[in-house]
Amino acid sequence: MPIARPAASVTLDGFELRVLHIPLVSPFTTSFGTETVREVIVVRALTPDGDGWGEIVTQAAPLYSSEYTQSAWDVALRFLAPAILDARTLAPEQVAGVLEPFVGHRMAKAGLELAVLDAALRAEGRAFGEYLGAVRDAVPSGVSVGIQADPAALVDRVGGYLDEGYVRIKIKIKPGRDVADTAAVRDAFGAIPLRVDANSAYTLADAELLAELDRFDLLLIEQPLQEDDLVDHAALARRLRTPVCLDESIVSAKAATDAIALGAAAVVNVKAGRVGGYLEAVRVHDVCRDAGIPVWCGGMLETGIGRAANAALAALPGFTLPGDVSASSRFYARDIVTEPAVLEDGHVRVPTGPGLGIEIDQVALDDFTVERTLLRR
Ligand code: NPG
Repeated sequence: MPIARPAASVTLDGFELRVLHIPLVSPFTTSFGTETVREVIVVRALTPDGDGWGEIVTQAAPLYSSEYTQSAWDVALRFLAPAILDARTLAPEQVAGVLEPFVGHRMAKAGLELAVLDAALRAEGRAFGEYLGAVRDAVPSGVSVGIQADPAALVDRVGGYLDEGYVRIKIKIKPGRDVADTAAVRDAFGAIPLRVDANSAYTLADAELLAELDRFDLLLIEQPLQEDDLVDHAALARRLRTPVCLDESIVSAKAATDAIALGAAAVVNVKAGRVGGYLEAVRVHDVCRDAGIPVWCGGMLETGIGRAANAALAALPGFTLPGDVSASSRFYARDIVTEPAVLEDGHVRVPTGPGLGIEIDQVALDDFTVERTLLRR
């Protein structure tokens, strides 16, 4: 389902990039480390008709993927933004082609493309959701729960999120913190919709251990093995009853096609940053939908900018499983948008205003900014 009606061209006068440090309401621990402050790059595209906003979802260190804040900052300022500014006037759908010669750096590309998309759609008065092909006005909201001090603390945390109304729980696992954590949550809450996410922490040699999770009737196990272990994921999938979902491995629509063909992915997590932008994310959705593979929208602790964009993406028809599109308050006491996403009856609303449908809280943006630069044409 390609974009039905492309956006009009915009003229780009410049890009402003900022590194933000936003405190998290509680530490977020995964198999690759603990974050207490979200470091993120916010992109502002400057056009004669107004600004557009995007977000580069890298982390401070290359632990989830090879990209990290300073690599994205460097490649965006040195190569990507200048290439877009050289094109000067272009439609958002042309951004990926302009950036294509530069290998990799998908999160950096995605953030720049999103800022151009937002600027173009705001100028036309069109909402991002309508543009992408959203078919829902709100999306069911799941929550991703980091590794806690012990299983009892995990049960407390999960209970709090269930009380808030989240419709699906995902817990992070790693070797030594898998079967007992999952058992504790199942024992405490019965048949809730439950997933586990390993963030590449295992190898195929752990297949027997991972098969122990089968008895918990999980919706899926996410990314048990390394990013480039497609063949091993297929081999593991044959040994598990729990469906294998891929996150880190799916870096493009082509990667999704290959993973599906190999039998490595029964479910796919779609993250725009990981695949190089929201337009490629729609193509991943399309490939999966054609193959009968359910998708859901992943999260990268987005600010109100990326969270609004994710809600719109998650409203596409192939997103048949609840995603990690939580309320802003799950991560932040203070966001950088004037109306942060809230949980309403287990759902997050798809914004309907022009572009991403958000307004920036300029004071909050300035307060969280630790580095800032303006690149003009
Ligand atoms: O709700 O935004 C969210 C967080 C969801 O668990 C989540 N994200 O592996 O998917 C992941 C994880 C992540 C967060 C990975 C930040 C990398 C950086």
